[in-house]
Amino acid sequence: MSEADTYQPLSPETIAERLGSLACMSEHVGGDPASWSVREIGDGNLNLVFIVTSPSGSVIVKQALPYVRLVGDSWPLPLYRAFFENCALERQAQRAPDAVPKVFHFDESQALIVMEHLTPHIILRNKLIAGEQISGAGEFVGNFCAQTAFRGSELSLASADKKRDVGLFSGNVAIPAITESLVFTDPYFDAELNNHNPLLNSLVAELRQDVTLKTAVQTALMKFASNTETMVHGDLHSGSIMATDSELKVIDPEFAQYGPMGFDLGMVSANFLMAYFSQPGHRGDNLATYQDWILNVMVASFDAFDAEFSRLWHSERTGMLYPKSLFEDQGQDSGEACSHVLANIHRDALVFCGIEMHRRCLSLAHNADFESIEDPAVRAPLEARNIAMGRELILNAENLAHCSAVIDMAKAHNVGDFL
Ligand code: SR1
Ligand code: MG
Repeated sequence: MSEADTYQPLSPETIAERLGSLACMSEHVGGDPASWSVREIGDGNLNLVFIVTSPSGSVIVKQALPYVRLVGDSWPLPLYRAFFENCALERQAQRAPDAVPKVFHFDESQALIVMEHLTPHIILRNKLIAGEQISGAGEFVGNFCAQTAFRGSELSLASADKKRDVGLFSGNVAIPAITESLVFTDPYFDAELNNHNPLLNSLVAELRQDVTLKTAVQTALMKFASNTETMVHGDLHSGSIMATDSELKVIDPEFAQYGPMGFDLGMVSANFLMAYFSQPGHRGDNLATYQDWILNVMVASFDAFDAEFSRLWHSERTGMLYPKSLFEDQGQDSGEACSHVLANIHRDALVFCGIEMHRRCLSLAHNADFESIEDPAVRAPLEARNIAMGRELILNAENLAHCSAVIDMAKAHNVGDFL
């Protein structure tokens, strides 16, 4: 390996020198590299992210760090995750066209990706905290989840291709391990990296005593770790979506793995519900109107998921699962089979949703929806509603046949006192 290949983290000062000769930089940034403006804007938990700008263009440069940025170098994390992120971006671009940023360049030894700068998009979570409406948000999310779920599965892919890809992604062990512990396990015991609002102590103690709940969560973890139905984004929260007031894109698929079809829909739904429950900490005016809008986004995302999944089922079902030879070729409708698959996806999604609602209040990586409410006494009752509903979802997902039942549950919890 030459010195040029040896991994070195970038800095705003070194980007022009280190990336200035790349064709993609001339094409998409342009101008004299010495005059580029470079800002490090990474606000996530893991990576360096730079915006490189000149008067004629801009790009995003994302580089993995060899440790978890949120925690520091006491928690090493392999650089190879950038390889899987790049693989995931390629697959998502094929499976959900126009939904993800374009990749201009990938350098495996430097664990860096140069990609399209989405502008004037901002992180969806910030828009939700600010009370902004985005037209088409639910439809976009539902379509993205359905297209990636369907087209990454053996409903669509040739089995050999899909199984080869499962083999490839199974090399990405460190990243799923984060989800397996931080999302599925740590919230339910006094794990070292956990933190939560002390005003929730008795509620949290009760949750951690609930054997039925912990059993249901571990059942979901077994499914997450073992069930390779499709390539999931793996970390689809409102910080992994960027939006203008009418266009959305999904970013940051470094947690991609083959997993259950309902995982992404569940995770993103949890983030809509947390946006919903946290709203009283962010506004008084228009509170009810804005909360209703968020719930409508969630309904729209489920409806769009079902519609798009069903459309693909009838138009692109070329894989070995539910083959036409068993249904259409015998003059039979496969609609019942499609509904059955969708019902399983919904149930899984709602369980994952409840678990994500718990981990964002109880484990390591909280979200700004709640954390930006400074007063713990204002935050606690809102977090408690979220935790209580998460529990209901995990335990009762089987009985929530339609998203409207989830909406009713959210409205009931939104006026409840769980402390
Ligand atoms: C240590 S990483 C913590 C969280 O950040 C990522 O965005 C994932 O959500 C992960 O669980
Ligand atoms: Mg991320």
